[in-house]
Amino acid sequence: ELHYPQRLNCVAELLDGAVRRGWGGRTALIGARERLSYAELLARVDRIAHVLRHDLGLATGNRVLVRGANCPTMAACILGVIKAGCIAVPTMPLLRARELGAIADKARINAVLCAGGLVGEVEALGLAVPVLVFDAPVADCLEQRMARHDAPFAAADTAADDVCLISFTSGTTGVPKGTMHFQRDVLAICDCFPRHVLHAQADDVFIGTPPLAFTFGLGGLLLFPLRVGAAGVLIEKLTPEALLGAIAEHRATVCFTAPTFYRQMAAQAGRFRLDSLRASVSAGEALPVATREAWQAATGLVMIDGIGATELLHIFISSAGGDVRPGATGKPVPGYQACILDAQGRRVGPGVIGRLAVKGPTGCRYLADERQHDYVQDGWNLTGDAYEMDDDGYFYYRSRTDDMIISAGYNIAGAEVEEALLHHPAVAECAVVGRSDPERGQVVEAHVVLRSSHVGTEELAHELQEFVKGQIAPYKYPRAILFKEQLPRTETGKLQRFKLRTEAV
Ligand code: 3UK
Repeated sequence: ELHYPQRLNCVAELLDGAVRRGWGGRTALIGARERLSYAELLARVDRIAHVLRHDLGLATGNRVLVRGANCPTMAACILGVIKAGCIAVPTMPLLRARELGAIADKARINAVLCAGGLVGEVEALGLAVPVLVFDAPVADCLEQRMARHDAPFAAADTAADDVCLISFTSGTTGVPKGTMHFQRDVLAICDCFPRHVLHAQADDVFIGTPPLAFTFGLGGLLLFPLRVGAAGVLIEKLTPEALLGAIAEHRATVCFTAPTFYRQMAAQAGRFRLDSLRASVSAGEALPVATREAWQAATGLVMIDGIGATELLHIFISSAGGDVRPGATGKPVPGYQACILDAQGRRVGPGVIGRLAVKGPTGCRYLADERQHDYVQDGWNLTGDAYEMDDDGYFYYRSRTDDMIISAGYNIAGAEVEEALLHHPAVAECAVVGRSDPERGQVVEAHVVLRSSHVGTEELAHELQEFVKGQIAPYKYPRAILFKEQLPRTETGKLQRFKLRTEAV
C-alpha cells in the first residue's frame, strides 16, 4: 500500500526533496549539449514556474501545452508547469497542426511552451493563448524571461488528487484520447515498477528513446531517475545505432525502448561497449521471443518486458531476473492486480483468452470522454488487450482485442504468426493482419521487411509459409505475404495495423 500526504506537489517531492536529501550536486539530466545537477535543474524549474505564474499570470489548474523533443529544458518545462500548480499537457514532437489543434481544443489549454524548431505548427493554429518559445534565439523567448527570476519558487500547495498531467494516447487508430493523472499518480508509478522490478538506485543512468510526451518516456527517463537520485539521459532522434553509442558514452545502466529497436540494436551490439548496462526494458508492443533471444545473445542481458498504458500511466505487468518466462509479459507489478474477463465481464481461469483487466494505485480518467464507462468498471481498468493466464499466474499477451484474426472460424493471434516469422533469418520485421476475404471472413496476411541481404521472391514467400507451418498450427500460416520496405509505425514505435488492413493490395 502506498501512502502520500493529502497535500502534495509531486515536483516539490521529487526535486526540492532531492536537494533537501543532499543530492543537489548529483547529475540529474544529461542532454546532447548540457548536463544539469539536481540543484541546477531545480533552479531552472523554479524560473519556469515564476514565468508561468508571474509573467503569464496562470493560476492553479490552468493547462499548459508543452511541445519539444527530449532535452533537459523540455523536462524542466513539464516539471515547472506542475510545480506552479498547473497541468502539463505534453505533446509528441511529430504532431502536425491538425492533431495539435484537436489536442489544444480538447484540453482547453491556457498557454504553450514550445521548442523553437517546432513552433511553426503551433503558430499555424493561431491560438488565442500566450506561446513562449524555448531553445531558439528569438526575442521574448522563455529563457529571456527566466533570466529575470532568480528567487526560489515555493511549490503550489496542491492536493494529492489534483490533476497535474494530461497525457494523450498515441492513437494507433483514430483520435487521441486525453487521460488525466493526479499528483500522487506520478509518485505511485515511481514507487512500483522501478522500485520493485528494476531496483533503481542512485548510481543508475537511465537512457532510451520514448519521448517525454509518451508516459513510457516521462516515467523511464525523467521521473524514475529523479525519485532515487539517479540521472536521466535526454537525447532526441536516437537511431538504434546512436542509442548504442550513447549507452557506451554515458555508461548507461537502464535502457527503455520498444521491441523493434532492441531487434535492430541486437544486430550491431557487438561493435559497442555495453558492459555498463544492467537492465533493458521493452514496452509499447509485445516482445517476440525471437527478439528477446537475439538481444540476450548479443548482450547477455535478460530483457525485462513490461506492459503499460497511457490510461494507467506506466507499466503494470512485468517480470525480471530469474522470474522471466519467455513468451509471457510476466506478473502484476507489486501494487497492481490483474485478471482476465470474458465478453460478459466474468473472470476466466488459466488457459482462456479474454480481456485483460487491471486495478492499482493509478487508473484511467478520460478527459471529457464518454468511453470512461467502458474502460473503468467496478474499479477495474479494462484494457484493449486480449491476454491469457497460465496456472502459475503469468500473463501472456495474445493480441489487441480488436486485432484478433478470425479466419474460417478459427481465432488467430497475429502476434503468434509474427513471432514464428521473426525466427527466420531473412526477416527483419513483420506485421500480421487479417484481411477481409469473401470465403474465409478474414485471411492471415503477413507484411514482411527483409534483412538487407535478402530479396522478396515468390520462392522466399513460399519458404516463409512453410517455415511458419513447421512451428505453429498449420491453419495459422499467412496465406498472403507482402514484402515491404518499411512498416507504418506511430511516433512511439507501435505498428499501425489498421493502415495495413485498409491499404490496397
Ligand atoms: C500495448 C503492449 C504487449 C498494449 C506504455 C509502457 O505503450 C504504452 O502506452 P500506450 O497507451 O499503449 C498501450 C497499449 O500498448 N503494449 C504496451 N506494452 C506492451 N503489448 N506487451 C507489452 N509489453 O496493447 C497496451 O494496451 O501507447 C508502455 C509505459 C507507459 C506506456 N504508456
